[in-house]
Amino acid sequence: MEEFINEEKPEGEIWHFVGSKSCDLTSLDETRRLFQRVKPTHVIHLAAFVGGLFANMKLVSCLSTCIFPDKTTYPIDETMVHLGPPHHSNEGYAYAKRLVDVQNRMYNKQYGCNFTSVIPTNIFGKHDNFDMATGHVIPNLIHKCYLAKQSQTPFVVWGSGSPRRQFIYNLDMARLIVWVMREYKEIDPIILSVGEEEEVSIHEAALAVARAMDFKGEVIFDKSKADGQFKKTASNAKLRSYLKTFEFTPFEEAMKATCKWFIENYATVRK
Ligand code: GFB
Repeated sequence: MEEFINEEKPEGEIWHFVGSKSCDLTSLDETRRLFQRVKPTHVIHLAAFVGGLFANMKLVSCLSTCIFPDKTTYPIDETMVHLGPPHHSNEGYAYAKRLVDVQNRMYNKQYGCNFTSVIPTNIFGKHDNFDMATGHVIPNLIHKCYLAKQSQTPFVVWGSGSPRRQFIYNLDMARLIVWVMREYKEIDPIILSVGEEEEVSIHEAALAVARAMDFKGEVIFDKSKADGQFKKTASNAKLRSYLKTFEFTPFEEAMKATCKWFIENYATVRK
């Protein structure tokens, strides 16, 4: 390192090297103190949690179907994670999650770690985040429909309603993740999704919400709001090759259970 500094460092620059012994970068306080002391103008961030031999430890990480290439063929499968740039709306999220897959393989190669990842499609269900600003489409629609019914105003769905999604009930997702933890031995990811034929448009999902909420008013589509990715139809063939008979909760039934739970717990739900 000294050799590198002597030969390469231009005059007038001060370089600071930080190791885990001089600062624990996972501690916000320590990191702040370091930055106050050094006052860096530039930072090269090479910190990482490396090492350790967790050969018998199983780690299951969660990716997402929105990390796949934007320009792709359908259905999407597990072999396509890295085959092209993701949709611009979630570039950072997608690359960060793609690297979890790379990390799993590298940790397996170098340390024999038993790390893997699951790729869920759009999840919904009880205990979701129903906050309008940060929630996903189903909990948002449930919350909006609830308020529209109370105030007897139209139920406003964002976007054109034409994008398509495969929705999975969170209880089914939980069951499948536990199965992965126990039975799935591959390092490569596995898509956890209902079948391609179960994909619905946002329009259809909104009508299912209206039915489950017993909303009889007008449903409006606000086309000034973004549609996001048109679709990300995923194949669950790999999952089916392992679990031929797993029965997903029917969409309408899961929707009814979620709406019922939302209404009963309105005072305390995340919103
Ligand atoms: O669940 P969502 O927000 O995310 O769904 P993605 C967005 C779609 O629902 C767009 C429409 O077509 C929106 O125009 N939409 C209609 C609404 N009304 C609403 C509403 O009130 N709220 C919201 N949020 N959308 C997700 C990622 O992308 O994909 C997740 O953000 C996860 O983190 C998942 O990775 C797989 O489906 O576009």
